[in-house]
Amino acid sequence: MMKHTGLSVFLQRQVQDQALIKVLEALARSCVRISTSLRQGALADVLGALESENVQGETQKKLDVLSNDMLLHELAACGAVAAMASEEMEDPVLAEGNAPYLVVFDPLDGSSNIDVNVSVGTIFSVLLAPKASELTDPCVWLQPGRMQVAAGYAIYGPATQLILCVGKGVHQFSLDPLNCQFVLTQESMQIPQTTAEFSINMSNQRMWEPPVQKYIDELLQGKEGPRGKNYNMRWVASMVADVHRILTRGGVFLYPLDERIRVQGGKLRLMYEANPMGWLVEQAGGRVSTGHTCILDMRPERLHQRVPVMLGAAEEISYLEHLHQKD
Ligand code: P6P
Repeated sequence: MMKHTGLSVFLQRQVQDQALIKVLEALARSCVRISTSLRQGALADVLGALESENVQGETQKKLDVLSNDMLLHELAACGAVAAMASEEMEDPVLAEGNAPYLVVFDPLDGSSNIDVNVSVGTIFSVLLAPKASELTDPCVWLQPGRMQVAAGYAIYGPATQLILCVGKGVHQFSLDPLNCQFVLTQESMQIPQTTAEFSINMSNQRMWEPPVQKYIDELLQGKEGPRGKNYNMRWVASMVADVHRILTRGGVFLYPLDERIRVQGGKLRLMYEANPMGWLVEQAGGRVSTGHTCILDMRPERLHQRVPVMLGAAEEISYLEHLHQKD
């Protein structure tokens, strides 16, 4: 059996800062613990919903809270994290005051899929922390996506995999279930410039803005239409699964504005969904946009801010921006 490079060995080669390695290893440990809980599922009485709602007003699953707690515990214990923020918490939690990093995460993205045994994931973004005296200022979190120090996700599917970027490409690690260690299984993932596969929730079609209506209509016309080829469609309703497919075999993903979500600015969250996933996609040769501007250049206004998201094959995103400019 081929010998794979372990995550820690890879990080020692890629990352100079030992504190950042501590953060990334704490994230990896958390993802192993979350993976184990998910696989126990009903047998460990961790499925189902709680009475509580999160800051998004969404009913929390038991595993949402369990996953959040695992991340908080491991990151606080690693000694390199000054504070943590999460989709599941209104406000950040302080940890090691003088530590160099902030971590913001979606502990269990796509959790509505858990009870039907469909892939879900953990998404994380690592930012530089301010000095301890400034930690309670909410603005310290409002850093554009380009300022991320590291980002990635774990996908809990048939295999548990960790996809990681520290600014030098996107690399995939697979969890060996025999020893619970992540090993490198793909270096420098690349997204093709073009694609024949799109990912969107078609049930919202009647509510999209005209540029997205036109874009999707052209794809659906297939070979006879202006795009001159047939397209396939996929929608898992778990951003981690849809983005992982795009990083693995290409494609384009859209969660655009529609009439239902216009007031709140979109469906997906900027700080812990769009920015980490968008940076990974860009590092893999793709693009990420609101339709009007590159998401990674946006100055966040709020920790739980939502944005429209279009990401994937560079040519498709450029065409989408062209359609929005014409509108
Ligand atoms: P819809 C999961 O709840 C999530 O935040 C993303 O992971 C996913 O892409 C999207 O929402 C699915 O939304 O409206 O299709 O259920």
